[in-house]
Order: sequence, then C-alpha cells, then structure tokens
Amino acid sequence: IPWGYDLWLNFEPLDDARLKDAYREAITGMYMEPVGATGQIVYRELTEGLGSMLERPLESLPAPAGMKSAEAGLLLVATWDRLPRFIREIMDRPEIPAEGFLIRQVRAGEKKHLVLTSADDAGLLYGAYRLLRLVQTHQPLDGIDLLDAPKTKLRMLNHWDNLDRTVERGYAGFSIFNWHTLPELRDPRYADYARANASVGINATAVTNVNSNALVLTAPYIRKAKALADIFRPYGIRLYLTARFSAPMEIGGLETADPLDPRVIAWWAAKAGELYAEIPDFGGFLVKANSEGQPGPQNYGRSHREGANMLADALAPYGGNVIWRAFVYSEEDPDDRAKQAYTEFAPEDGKFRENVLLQVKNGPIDFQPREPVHPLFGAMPETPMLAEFQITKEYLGFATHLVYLPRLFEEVLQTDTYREGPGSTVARVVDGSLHDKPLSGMAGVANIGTDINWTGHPFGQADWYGFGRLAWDPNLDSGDIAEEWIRATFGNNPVVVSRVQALMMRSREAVVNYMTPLGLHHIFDSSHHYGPGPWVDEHSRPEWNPVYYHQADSLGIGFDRTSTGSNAVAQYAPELAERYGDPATCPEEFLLWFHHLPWDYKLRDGHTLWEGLGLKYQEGIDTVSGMLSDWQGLKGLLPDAAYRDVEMRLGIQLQEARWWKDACMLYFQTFSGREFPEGMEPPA
Ligand code: GCW
Repeated sequence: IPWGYDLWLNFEPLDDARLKDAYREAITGMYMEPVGATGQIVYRELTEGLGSMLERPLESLPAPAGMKSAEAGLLLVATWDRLPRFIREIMDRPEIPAEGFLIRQVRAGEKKHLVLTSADDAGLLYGAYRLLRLVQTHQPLDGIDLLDAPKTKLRMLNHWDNLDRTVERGYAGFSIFNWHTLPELRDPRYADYARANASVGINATAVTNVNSNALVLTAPYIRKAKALADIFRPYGIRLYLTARFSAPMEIGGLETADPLDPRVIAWWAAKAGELYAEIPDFGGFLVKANSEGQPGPQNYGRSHREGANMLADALAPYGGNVIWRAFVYSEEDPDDRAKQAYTEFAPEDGKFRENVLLQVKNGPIDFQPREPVHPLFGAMPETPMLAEFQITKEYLGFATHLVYLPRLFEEVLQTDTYREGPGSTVARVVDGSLHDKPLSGMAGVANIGTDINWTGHPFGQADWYGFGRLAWDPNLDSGDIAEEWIRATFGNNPVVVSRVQALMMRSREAVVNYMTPLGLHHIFDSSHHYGPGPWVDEHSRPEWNPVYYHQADSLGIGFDRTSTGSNAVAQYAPELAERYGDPATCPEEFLLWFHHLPWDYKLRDGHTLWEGLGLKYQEGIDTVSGMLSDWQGLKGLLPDAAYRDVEMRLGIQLQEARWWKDACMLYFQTFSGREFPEGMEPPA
C-alpha cells in the first residue's frame, strides 16, 4: 500500500498501554455542541482521532448541569461564551487572542476535567489539532495549561499551479486543483488539503501561479474558485488568486492596463465586486509584476507603488489585500541582481496603501541553498511585509534529495538585521513586532501535488509541516518541530525519533556543502536548476548564467559585493555591512557571496580557499553517506514502504552529491590550475 496520504494526521492506536490508560482516565467522554461547519469538523476530528488513538469510542455527553453531575475526565470543548456556566465559574476568564486556544485541566472538587476553549471558531479548530497532537506525540495532559495563539496574521501557501494542472517548480505530480472539473466536482482531496493546512495553522492560500493566467479572473473560473473557497472556509483558510496585471486587456477588452487610466481602475473595481459577490471572504490578489517578463505598471511608465495601490483601492471596500512581490530584477538594469529589489522598493516605504503587503523572498537572489537575508527585511518600517520561502525544492534537489528546510527557515528567521539595534531579527519582521505592524506573516511556495503522499519525497511532508509551524510562531526551534513531525509521522519509538531527527538536522548543511559551499550560489544547470552547471553561459540575460555568479578566473573566485564591486553590502544595516564587507569578519558560509578572493586565500582553518572548497564538497558527500547508513540502521523500525522509498532517494542523493563535487571541482580546476586537496575523493 502506498505510504503517506494521511501525512502527520495518522491517529493510530497508541502502542503504549500505560500511557493509553492515563489518557483514557484524563478523557472519559466529551461534551461539545458542534456549532456551524467548523464546529462539525472539530467534533469529528476529536471523536475520530481520540477514539482511534485511545481505542475506545469517545462518548458524547450532554451538558452537565453542574460540577456534581459531571463525570470525572470530561473533555469540554466550546468557545468561551458557550462553555457550561459551572466551568466558566471555576476558571478565571482567560485572555485568548484571535485564532488562539486554551487547553487546561481544571479541578471541580475531586474531579479533573479537560477544557478546550477559544475566542473564535478558528481557535477551537487549532486547539483540537493541538490536543490530538499532544496525545499522538505522548505529551502529558495532567496539569496542562496551554495557551497558544499565532504570532502572525497571515500564514500562507503560494501554489505555482497553472490552470492546466502543470506546476511550475513542482516535483510531486500535477496540481491537486482540477479546474476542468470544478466547480461541480469537489474532489475530497480539497478538504483533505485544507485539513492538513489547518492542522498546522495555515490560514490562507493562493491557488494559482504568480506567473499568472488572466483566465482565472473570468466569471466561469470565479465560480470554480468559489467552490474551493467554500471548502476551505470552515478550515479557517482564505482563498487568494494571482492577478495578471494585463488582465483588463486580455479578458476585459481594454487596450491598456495603465493603472492610472480611469477605465482600468473601473475595470478592477468591478472585478473586485464580482469576486466578492461569489467569495465574501476572498483574501485578495497576489501579484508578480514587471519581473521575469510579467506585465506590470512599468510597462506604462508607472511605478510598482502606483500599480499596487490601484489594486489595493479596488479591494479595500471589501477588506481584501494586495500582496505585491518584491522579486523584481530587470534585463535593462545592469546593476547586481541582488540589489535591485531594495533599490526599487526601499524608497517607497510609507507610500503604499494599508492593505498592500510586500512579499520578500528570504534572500536577495532566489531560494538558494544558502543566502544572506534579504536587505529589505526591517528596512521598510511603514510597510506590512510577508517573508516568502520556497517549500518546494527548486534549487535543493527537487523531491529527490532529503533536505530538512525548517532548518534553513530558522536560520533566516533568527538572523539579526540590526535595523532597530541588536535583536531586530527577521522573525520580528515576520511577527510584526519590530515595527508594531498588525498585518504581517509568512508565505511558502507549496511542494504539494497529486502524488499519493502529496510531496514526492516523504520528508517533503516535514517541510510543509514545519513551514506551517514557523509561520504560526517564527521563533520555534526547528529541532523541536522535527521531533514533533517524526512522532506524528513515524511514531514515538525513541530510537527512531532521535536518529531521524539527527539525520534531518544535518541534511541542510549537507546540501549547502555538496552544491554551493562557502557562499557560492546559482551555479545550477540551465533553467531547470537540477544538478551542477557552473560553466553555463548561454543565456542572453547575463544574470541567468551561472558564470555571472561565481566569477571564477585564474586569480580567484567569488562575487565582489563590497565597495570595490557592486557594493550590495551597503544595503544592510551598518553592523551587517561591516561584518559582511570584510573577508576577515565575513562568516565563511557567505565568503564567496560577498567577496572575490584569490585561490590561495587562507581560510580560518589554515586551508587555502581552493583546498577548502574541495573539502567542503567532500564534507557534503560524507554527511549524505552517513545519513544513508543511519537510515539503513532503522530498517524494520519504520513503515516498510516509506523506508524503502527514502532509502532509494538517499542513494540517488549520495550519487548526486559526488556528481556535484566532480563537476564543480573539475570545472573550477580549469581556473585554479591546482591539484585537488588531500582528503577529497578524486573525481570518478
Ligand atoms: O525561483 C524563480 C523560479 C521561477 C519563478 C520565480 C518567481 C514563478 O525559477 O520559476 O516563477 O522565481 O519567484 O517568480
């Protein structure tokens, strides 16, 4: 049987009898009056999930009149104002934020009860999934007093899914959204998808590619989108669509899409009205404009601000948002690609409408295995911001390589931008606290497709899971998230938990080492970005060629982004600019990102740059080889189908780590002219 459709939500019977007894005692029955569609979901999840894990049907009990009549171990589930009065009287009224929840064990005389309560439906839903996970991961309920709420407003997936079901940068099959059979055919998978998202707190999704097709804004497609929105709504998820800037021409019959033209303004206003008539809680538009050939306001001599504000005005009457992507770089701009977004947007701070969010990729180039953080983080105090991460692995071995991405996300989130002095982490931009912003959050480019296990690589599920958890709270620890995911996915065997966690935690550094060590970047083979291609120099646009990024020559290697080069360092706060700007203080993982250095440059461990490069490639290979043997040591302790699948993929990964080393080191050797360092396996 194929593995993985139920993700981290397989609520299998607990195999620990003592624990099962303890939970059975803590939860003897449930009182809940399911209100509305969300209430029905909460009710079903708790009865089915707890019933299955505790191997005993969860009895539904009527509202107890008072504490005397209540059976011990009652699970009471309701928004605060619907809890039975006697329970409210013995609890202090808790302050529960929107979408948050409280799970608390309360004492009524001799009896203990478990209360799950919230201020709103979404909070109850998130609380239900948390309670299920606590049991699933063997956490104690005795004395529990857990108040949790999301630290961000927007926790969003971006699907780069086309209307014909191909997925740009998608490696897990085709799109799960079947526009052909919508709106009549409501594939049960849509609800399963929403459920999985809700279980980790994701509350928004843009279901169409940012390289967008205007068709999705026509009446028939709006009806299809409405069917999806209706399915997502009870799971607390708002639907967004991508808006093609030239839509007024393509589907509206106008001869211009100039954002200042009254006809264009009227067209978008009417379109917004049409959308909200069908989807009253429509989230808004996600827009990629004037980037990589997409149409935008600059086609009419207007700015990004003018384009974004025009769309924002159209959506404002209905409470919708415009999410404008900062991923712009132009073929006409000869400046370092890494600088262009900051140059374009930073001066516009404070000039966007309140309902415009700027969506900024985690780094200034493009989802590389490692990048310094994007200089825009913290640099626009007046502008609501979303950090964009890629959950799909465009530059990280697709769905073939095991790379635990929350480790990467965490590194970015914990980076200090120094914009408001020490402690100005990206996490504080994401949660809005750095500049006191009510609207902020995280967007992740989905790795989901029609594959039975959703993500292709079984461990891709952990990336989806971890993205949701970090969007909920950007200060969570990636190791803790890994542990949660392993327990929920593979069970609680301590050997499995600790070994798989260790393997996941070192997987990210491994890929950096065997693909792009010491700050190298974008040396992937042409356009598909799978495998090495540092020699590629075939595109008319220089910034699409790897040679543009590594700049290897007989003297050395690396991109000079200091004042003698593109001076991209100057876009960071002075503390970072200084640290990155001097090779002596620049963290070695960013060395070749910011500096062009001689082949014999001395690294901190005494090796030359050339030797160090080879040794890093080797280290990457060695780590993967260790990951494979550690995995093989778990044979028999894991579901067989998942075990074999991952084993085969790790085999490929090991082979390809070697491929990367051979390809890159042989190529760079044509410049360095030096022998391979001792300790590096010679090329095959
Ligand atoms: O990562 C690059 C991808 C493009 C993508 C673009 C973007 C959707 O190679 O496929 O287009 O970024 O983020 O807009």
